[in-house]
Amino acid sequence: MARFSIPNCVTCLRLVCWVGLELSFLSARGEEFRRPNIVFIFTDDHAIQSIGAYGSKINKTPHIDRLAREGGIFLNSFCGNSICGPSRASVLTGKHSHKNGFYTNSGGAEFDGTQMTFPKLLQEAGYSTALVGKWHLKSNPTGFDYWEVVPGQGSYYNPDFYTSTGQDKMQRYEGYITDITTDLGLQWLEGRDQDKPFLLMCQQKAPHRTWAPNLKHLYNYDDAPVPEPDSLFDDWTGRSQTLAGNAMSIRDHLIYQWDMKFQERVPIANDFESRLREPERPRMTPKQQAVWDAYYEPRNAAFLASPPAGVDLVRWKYQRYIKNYLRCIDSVDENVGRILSYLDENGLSENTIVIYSSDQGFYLGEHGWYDKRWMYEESLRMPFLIRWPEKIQPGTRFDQLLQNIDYAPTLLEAVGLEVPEEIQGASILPILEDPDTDDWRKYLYYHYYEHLTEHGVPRHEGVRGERFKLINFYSNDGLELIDLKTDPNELRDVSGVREYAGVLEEMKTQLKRLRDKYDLPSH
Ligand code: SGN
Ligand code: CA
Repeated sequence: MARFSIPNCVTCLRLVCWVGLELSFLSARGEEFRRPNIVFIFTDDHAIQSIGAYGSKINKTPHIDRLAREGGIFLNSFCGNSICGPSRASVLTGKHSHKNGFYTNSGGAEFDGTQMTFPKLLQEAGYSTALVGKWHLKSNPTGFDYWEVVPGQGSYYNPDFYTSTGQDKMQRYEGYITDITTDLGLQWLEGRDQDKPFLLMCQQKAPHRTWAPNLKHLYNYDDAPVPEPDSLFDDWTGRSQTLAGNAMSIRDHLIYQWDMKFQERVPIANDFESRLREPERPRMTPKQQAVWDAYYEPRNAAFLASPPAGVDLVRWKYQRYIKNYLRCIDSVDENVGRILSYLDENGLSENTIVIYSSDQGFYLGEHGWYDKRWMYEESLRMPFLIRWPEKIQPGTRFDQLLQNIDYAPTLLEAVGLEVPEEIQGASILPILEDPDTDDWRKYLYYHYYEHLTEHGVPRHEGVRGERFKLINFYSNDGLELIDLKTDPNELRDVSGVREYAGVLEEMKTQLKRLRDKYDLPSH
């Protein structure tokens, strides 16, 4: 397969010369450039601690790992705002929240679908484009020939989907969401216009809260406890006082009749929990309910017969949480396998870029938490695995600091399109050409805008370098400096330690530089 250089590619786009059904065209140098297809697999809240290729100690993901084996893995990949809608808006536009206008999940704002997005530019350039699964940007998707998405967070069981005909004309599909989303994507691929290259965005709800597994995976991980993270019993001292105000602790904020699959009020539950009902079971068919109950009910009865207390109760809750979360990932992984098999069986693997990523990371018990939002590593990181046989040597490991604003420029450049000026991210094509290159950003900018909403996290911004991280809790109590080398679990703020005075100044300078570079308004 001929390689292409970007300037030539841009030229060649202007001299489009269709050659048969292959959609090949000739560059100025006379080389053939076959525009690659793109399959973008995007999950919701999938933390890298639960991906084999990132060194998971708690589960296996053989199909996702295949992408790292046959392509590349970015070991340092991050979001710019660790919450669903905003991360998705940055992926689509290549811009931070303050430039694409989608700052928070909470509040009524809709994503402005009239603005530039990479799917739109691909569609205009002759790509067939499709989006299935979770969207969560409130306004209807734009830039897709076909889209079929779930309302809001969607449901795991017998989910409803809608299209441009609107949410009052929803289609309910019987089955499990991860399978159904994949089915819709594969059906579209099967019936697509074979004369065009394609972009398929397959966006899974899983493994989002309330972590309801597929029935066939209910018994996975049942034999032994899942290892606990080092900081499961973090007491949040030695850092910003705002940490203690969190509402995402496994100890206090997992809900028996919601997250933990109890049908009746548990005597030791908080009062407010009595108003809630587990959301998935009522959607199930009687047959599905029977399988569900056969798993959970005896285990719930054993818990109620002698409920553990203190640290043992935290440990019990962690096991219930993490096992359900991992079971959801088992289904994700299986469905990644289905997509990869489809590409193999249809001769598409060679000329298709396959990406696996997730809208942000997640706490799998680290700091005693579930959920995301904070600028600490587990929720700041996004998985990013990419297979592209033409450009990436199998098994390549990339160390550079990648961010979700880089996805759009990368994919535009990959198909030979010019990257619009307004895009703030950078294409990773130079890194793919030279994986050891040092010519790349050394610091990245982060900004979370929700303030003390559902999980009690204050708004904050910060900068992350290769070793140090500075967090600015600007509406509360100021700066926090973390030394990731000596303190990888992020348990200690060293901003007041004399030896770090120089580092603190440098990080403040970097924060200011990035605020200027990205044109941030003042707080
Ligand atoms: C829901 C969840 C929260 C979660 C947000 C945002 N509650 O509100 O736990 O933080 O979504 O998630 S739930 O009990 O209704 O599941 S995000 O992935 O969309 O950003
Ligand atoms: Ca999410």
